[in-house]
Amino acid sequence: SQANSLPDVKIDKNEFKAAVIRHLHCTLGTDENKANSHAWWKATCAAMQENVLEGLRRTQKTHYMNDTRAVHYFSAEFLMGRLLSNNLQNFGLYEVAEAGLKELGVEIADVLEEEPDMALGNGGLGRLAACFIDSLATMEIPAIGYGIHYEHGLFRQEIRSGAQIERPDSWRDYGNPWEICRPESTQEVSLFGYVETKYGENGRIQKEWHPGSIVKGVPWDIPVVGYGGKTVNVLRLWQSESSGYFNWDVFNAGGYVDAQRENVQAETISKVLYPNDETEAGKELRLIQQYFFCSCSLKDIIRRYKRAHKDDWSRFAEQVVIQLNDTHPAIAIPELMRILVDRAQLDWDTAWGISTKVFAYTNHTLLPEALEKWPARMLEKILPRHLEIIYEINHRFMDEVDKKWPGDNLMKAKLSIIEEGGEKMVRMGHLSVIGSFRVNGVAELHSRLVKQNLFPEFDELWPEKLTNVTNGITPRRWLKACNPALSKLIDKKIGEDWPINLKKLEGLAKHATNKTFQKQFMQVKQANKKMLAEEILASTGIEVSTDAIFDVQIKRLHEYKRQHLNLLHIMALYRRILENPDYDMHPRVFIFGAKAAPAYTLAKDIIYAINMVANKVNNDPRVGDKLKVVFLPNYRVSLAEKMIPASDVSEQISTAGKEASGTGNMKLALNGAVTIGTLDGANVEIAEEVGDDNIFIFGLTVDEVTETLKAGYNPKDYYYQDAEIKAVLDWLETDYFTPGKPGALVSIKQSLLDMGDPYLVLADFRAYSDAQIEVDKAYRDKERWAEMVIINTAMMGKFTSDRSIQDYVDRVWNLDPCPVSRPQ
Ligand code: DL6
Repeated sequence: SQANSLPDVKIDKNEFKAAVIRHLHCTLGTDENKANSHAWWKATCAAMQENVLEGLRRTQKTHYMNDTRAVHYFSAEFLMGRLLSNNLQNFGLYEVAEAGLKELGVEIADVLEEEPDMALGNGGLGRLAACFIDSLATMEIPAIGYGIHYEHGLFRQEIRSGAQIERPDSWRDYGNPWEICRPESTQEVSLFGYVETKYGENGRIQKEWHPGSIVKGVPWDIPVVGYGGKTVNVLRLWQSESSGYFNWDVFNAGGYVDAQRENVQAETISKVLYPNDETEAGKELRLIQQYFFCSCSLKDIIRRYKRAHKDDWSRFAEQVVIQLNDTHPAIAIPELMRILVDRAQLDWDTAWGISTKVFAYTNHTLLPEALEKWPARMLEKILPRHLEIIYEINHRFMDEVDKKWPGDNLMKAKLSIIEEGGEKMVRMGHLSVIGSFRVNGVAELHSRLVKQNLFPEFDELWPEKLTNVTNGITPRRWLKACNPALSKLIDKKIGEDWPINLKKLEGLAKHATNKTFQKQFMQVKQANKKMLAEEILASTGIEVSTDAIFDVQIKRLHEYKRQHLNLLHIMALYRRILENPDYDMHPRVFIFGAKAAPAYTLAKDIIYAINMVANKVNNDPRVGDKLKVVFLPNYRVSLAEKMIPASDVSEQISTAGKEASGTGNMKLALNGAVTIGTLDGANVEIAEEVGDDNIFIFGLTVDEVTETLKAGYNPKDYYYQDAEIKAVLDWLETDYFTPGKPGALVSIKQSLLDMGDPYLVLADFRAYSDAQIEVDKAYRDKERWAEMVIINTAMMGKFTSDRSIQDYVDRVWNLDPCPVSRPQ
């Protein structure tokens, strides 16, 4: 299935230069003497887009001619980052562009910096979707990504006096050169209104939904270039627009104001990405967003299917598979049922037979607050017909439960899509499991916990349904493009096809103890650290030494990810240095990147605390270079691309059982950072790959976490028994870090002592601190460290997203690649 070969360049430098100049003149109306970096960026993108669109046209034609089965990846988030460098790399034109631009007097690095990140996602889940569509195109698999064309992606983070401030992201303010609007494929989406029950000629009950408003969904296509530039798939993002529809039924029923209000709101549907990671807001607009993009996407799929198959639904499930990226698109299940039953007039069983062969669902979290539930009342108001369909699905499912567990009402209550008790809620996870033919978790451990703890009864009912697909990352972006120096070194050592066959990296392992190779590898790391040090200085004014260990924690800010465990340890180190100026440690720079959800107060408090501690430590002459703390603002894909190649230590310290997989852990290890981590998510599999000697595992295991909590965990025991923990927590209450503002950091202490420390920070503190001492020791032994670093890079082959996609193909999608030939 690794159908692609290495890029074979068909455009030479002069042609590329000519294309850039042509676009500078004819697309942008400027010339090379006047053009600023932004204009050069746009002209370079436009030159590239010529190749991209030619590839897209050929791919679409090939897929159409072959009438291929395709996967449709439904995701509310696609965290794409920048595209120019990626597209150049995937077409094998990066060097051509670099040389061509240089001859025009322009540095490619400056041009690339002009591109705003396409940040249409919060974190891991959205970035995973972006890696997956890269792999799908690379592996020449017919695929479409479907999502929302948010006008504003994830907020831009500024740090003011240590605190996070959110600013709107405007990724397409000056136009986005990659997207193509396709008004000819506009869809209409109904909302609100009521359902009329009718009797058809054959006496069959028929339902007619009279919507209260209709909005338009206008598609914008972003071409997705596979490595080698052969297959160019599409990411289709829907933008909402008013249809100008006015509902006289609602008007006559006295709903004039409501009808108008909904019309006005049409454009707000795709305005902004909800900035919550791992929590559900329960907001009406979010449900409308979800339905909006699912409905548009399904209609788009059906339109395409009907071109070849007219009204013959019998082959629909052969042609179409839809992957639900978490439950955000789960409303697509009743929407397809509505289309099949109400519109296509299929009987329920036939429709359900089709629908349940089409959908597959990926679970990305076990955190209860992230498991989506919608009030039935809200669904009834926005999607009255869908609620009826959900009730019908549930009713039939309850019969199945009764067959398996006769008369067991508790079981019924537990498995029902409808949660009763308080306000009636619709459980989207249950709907997704019941309506899908396959359900997967995202790492071995996570999938085991999905089976054992989240959906054990579903697993008993349908033993084949639950499976695992461990996440992956695209090595094209996360090594080849972001770490060119290391990539070249690897090319020289093992050849150039590792980006599409990442297991080849294992060939580096036998050189891990070779002094010359170690030296070359560590020189690259050092050079990358130098570049990051410059970035740190430019964006924070903090000077760091590249001789120090660069210890990096980059991810969304969440208590379960335990940035505060890292912070408490930093404070402990600081205290040790103050108490003993000769405290023996290798200099270390702790570097953070993290956004907090705007309404997540404690997460914002932790960011504030990191910055206030940083301020104190970095300016304390007693500390010198030994300890530095850096919080890099506005963590995003393009910043990750600079931080990851420069990292020595990767912090993956979530409470065991809480991080479903993690993907930053894979990116860092691939670039030769050594992990300090818990046995959580994909860390477990990383440890298996690199071996115990090449990773620092610490802390409670999942089973120990469970036992600790069961035994009645009391964080105060740790507070009173460990003098360092006590001193550090008490320190937070003083105004030492926040002069004149005592108590400004107290919420962290309170969460750990008074709120019960739900993520067991104190229980893991000592083990973490001990593991950090081991890291320090290992780093000081230069040869041992270099060996560990090389082994980490060498053993990351498993974590290419190409392997994840192959697993989906084998375990879930059952489809074939469709090679697109290149013109000679
Ligand atoms: O599967 C991608 C990513 C995992 O790597 C992270 O461990 C997990 O936390 C994240 N989950 C979410 C859940 N969001 N919702 N709902 O973002 O998924």
